[in-house]
Amino acid sequence: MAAELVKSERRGPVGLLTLNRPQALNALNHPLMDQLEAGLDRFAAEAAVRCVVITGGERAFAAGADIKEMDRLSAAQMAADSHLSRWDKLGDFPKPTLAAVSGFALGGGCELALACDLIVASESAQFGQPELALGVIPGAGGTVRLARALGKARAMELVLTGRRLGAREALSQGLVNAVFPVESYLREALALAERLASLPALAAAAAKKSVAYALDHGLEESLRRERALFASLFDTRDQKEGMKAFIEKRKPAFTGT
Ligand code: DAK
Repeated sequence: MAAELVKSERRGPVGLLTLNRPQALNALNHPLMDQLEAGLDRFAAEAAVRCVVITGGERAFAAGADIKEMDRLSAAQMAADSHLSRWDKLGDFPKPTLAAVSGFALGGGCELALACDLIVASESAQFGQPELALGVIPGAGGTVRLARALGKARAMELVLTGRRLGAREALSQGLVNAVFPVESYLREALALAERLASLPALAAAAAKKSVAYALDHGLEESLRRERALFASLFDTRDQKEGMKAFIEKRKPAFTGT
C-alpha cells in the first residue's frame, strides 16, 4: 500500500489535510503532491466541507519542494512537468482555505502557505524562500505573492537574501493572520476554520473571488467585478435568510444555496 503522505480527515464542516512526511521535513515530492491534490479535489466536491485546513508537523510545515527529485532536471524537463498546474489549484480553490504553520515553511512550503487564504502560525514558524542558495528562484508563487503581501523592499530582501521571517515578524508584516503557542496553534486554526465554515458558502466564494481579482486588476475593473458579485448574491437563499434573520433578531440558518 502507498504511504499516507497526506492524512485527510473531516472535522465536522472542516476538511483537514496533514502533510505527513516528517523524515524529510514534509518535502513536497510528487507522491505527496498527488495526495494533496486528491485531498483538495475531494474536499472541493464534498458539499458538507465548507473550509479546508492544510497543516504539517510541529517541526515542519514543509521544507520546500523535494530537492532530491529536482536536482538532475533540465529546463525543458522542468517546464514540461505535468504536475506544475496543480500548484494553481489551491489559489483557485472555491472554499476558504487556511494554512496552519509550525516550524519550517520554506521554498515551496512557504509558497503553499501563501496560496491559502489565511495563515495561522505557531510561535516556532519560520517563513523563507531559500531558493537562490540552490541556484534557482521561487517558482510556485513566492516572488509574486510575497511582493503583493509585503511590498517590494521586503520581498526583494527575503527572496534575494533568503532571510527567514519568524512568526512574530511575519505577523507584524501582515504575512500571517495570527500566532499561537505550538501547543495550541492547530486547535486555534481549526476553531477559526469552523467559523469560516459557518459562513454562507456562496458569499464566501464570492468574497474570495473578489479579493483575488482585486490583487490582479485595476481599481475600476475590480470595483465593477465586486459590484457584479455583490448583486449576484441577491439570487441566493442565504442572502434572503441572512437579511431576514437580522430583521427578526435571530441567528441565520445558512444552507449554502
Ligand atoms: N528536499 C528534500 N529533502 C529535504 C528537504 C527538501 N526541500 N528539506 C529537508 N530535507 C531532508 C534532508 O535531506 C534530511 O534528510 P536525510 O539527510 O535525513 O535523509 C531531512 O529532511 C532532515 O533535514 P536536515 O537534516 O537538513 O534538517 P536540519 O534541521 O539540519 O535543517 C532545514 C532543516 C529546513 C533548514 C534544511 O533541511 C533545509 O535547508 N532544507 C531545504 C530548504 C530549501 O532549500 N527549500 C527550498 C527547496 S526548492 C514549482 C513548485 C515548487 C517549487 C518550485 C517550482 N513549480 C510549480 C514551478 C519549489 C521549490 C523549492 O521549494
